[in-house]
Amino acid sequence: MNLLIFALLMGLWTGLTELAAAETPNVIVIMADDLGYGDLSIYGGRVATPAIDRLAVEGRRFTSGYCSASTCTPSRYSLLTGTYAFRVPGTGIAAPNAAALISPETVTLPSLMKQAGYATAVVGKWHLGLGVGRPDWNGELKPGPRDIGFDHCLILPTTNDRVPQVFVQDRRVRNLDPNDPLWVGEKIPSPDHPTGQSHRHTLKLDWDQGHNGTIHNGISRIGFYTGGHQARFRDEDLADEWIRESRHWIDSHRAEPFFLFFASHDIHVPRVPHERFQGKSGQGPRGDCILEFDACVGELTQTIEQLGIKEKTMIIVCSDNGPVLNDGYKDQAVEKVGDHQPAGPYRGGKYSVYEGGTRTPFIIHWPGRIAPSVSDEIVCTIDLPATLAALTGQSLPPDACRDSLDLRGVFLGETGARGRDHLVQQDNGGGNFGLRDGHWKLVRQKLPARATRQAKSAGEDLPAVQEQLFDLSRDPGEQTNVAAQHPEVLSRLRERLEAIIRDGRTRPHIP
Ligand code: NG6
Ligand code: CA
Repeated sequence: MNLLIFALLMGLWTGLTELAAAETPNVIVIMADDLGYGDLSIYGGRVATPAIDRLAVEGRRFTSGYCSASTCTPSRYSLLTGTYAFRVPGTGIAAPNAAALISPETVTLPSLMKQAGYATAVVGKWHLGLGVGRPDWNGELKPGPRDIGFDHCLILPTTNDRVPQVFVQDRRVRNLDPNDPLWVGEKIPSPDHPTGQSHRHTLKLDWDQGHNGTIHNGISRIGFYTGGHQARFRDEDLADEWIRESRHWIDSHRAEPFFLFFASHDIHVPRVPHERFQGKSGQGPRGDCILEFDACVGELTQTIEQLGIKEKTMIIVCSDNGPVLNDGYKDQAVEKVGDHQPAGPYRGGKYSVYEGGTRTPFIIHWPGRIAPSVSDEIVCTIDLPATLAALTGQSLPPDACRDSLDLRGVFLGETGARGRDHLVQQDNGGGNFGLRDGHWKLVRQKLPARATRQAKSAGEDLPAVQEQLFDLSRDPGEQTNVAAQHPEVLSRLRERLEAIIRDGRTRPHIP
């Protein structure tokens, strides 16, 4: 056969098999903020979360589901880019005026979905920066979500404990009155500008640490802003507004495959849910926000049911990092927690590289395709780009999504399919790491500067880095350091972690 014809036929055949293998469910990724492993009732939590529990019972629930970092910005960076954030300096918790962290040429989860023919949107908290240098609040906010693969967005720029309390719709602040320009800054704009310090007595929610800048809606925040009054929202209405927007967007894209990233602000501080949830959980505002988050999941589920697209829609429920009780406001989270364990049986939480920092709820619901099941396989939000690319019949460019693994089999519940054999867990970029390797866990932390100083003045020679080894099969709570008993495991994991950091990638090259 003529070589050219042969090559053409082969090309056609490969194309056809890829097409046959490709599946195009609608995908809704629902990410909670600071929701711990133990915070949902299906995972043992004390606040009832019936809507999420139902998805878990009808779908696939993971007990080793993770995000890759124990704070928001690096975790979301990894979710969207499929690359560990520790590889990219400057991906720690973004400040109010942070510039866009993901550059437009990056292959991202939404750009991959778009390439597969999906309509794409992000509704909710962003916290990955906007613009070049700093956001141009009164002009075009570019680059932003629209420049990395989302067709549409309605976002809160950073977190709601940071200024400003406005929505960014596509590339502009929504409802901004040009006669009342929005100014956002790091320093107090004028000596008479009311702040959480000067007007503490007027606050409806008092701060405990930080969070004493500009006051809006009776709550003082991190940073300062003036103007943009018409654009400002009430904290209590945040979740409802995002649900309204999501319902509308899903409805107008019901006939095509769509990808929605619903990034809830619940249960991050300031914890101010809508009035109808206030006081309803018995656990104070933190518990009330869990109720609000569950209600959001219920609303989104109901939307796809009403539109008759439940069977062909994959819903993933996850969190961006582990739990925290007091995160800077006096909201009774500590006082009212009772015997509820936000991180479940795990040690640590937000900011930590112990399991509680990143092991989080992880549920996949796709009734047309995934049978009800519980899995102990290791999966991570960083795997979404490679997994969804594979599902939709795409191969990744070699240098894209460098730590994202195709876990289709595990996601779909195929018999014998295996999850990750390892996962690196990071903190906010402070150089502390966890490495889960099978049932082993290495924790490598820098000693706090204070401890090193104290040791030095006492004449001790402390190592700058502290290593701990845990056997999660016997000690899931990481209580007993067995490094001395298993030196060979310790050195194997130490070397593996170093190689992962050094090599710049963990996704295998596929020739
Ligand atoms: C910390 C804030 C905390 C929270 C966190 C980011 C103080 C004292 N603490 O610096 O309240 O905003 O940053 O949380 O200001 S995250 O979930 O978005 O990563
Ligand atoms: Ca968070």
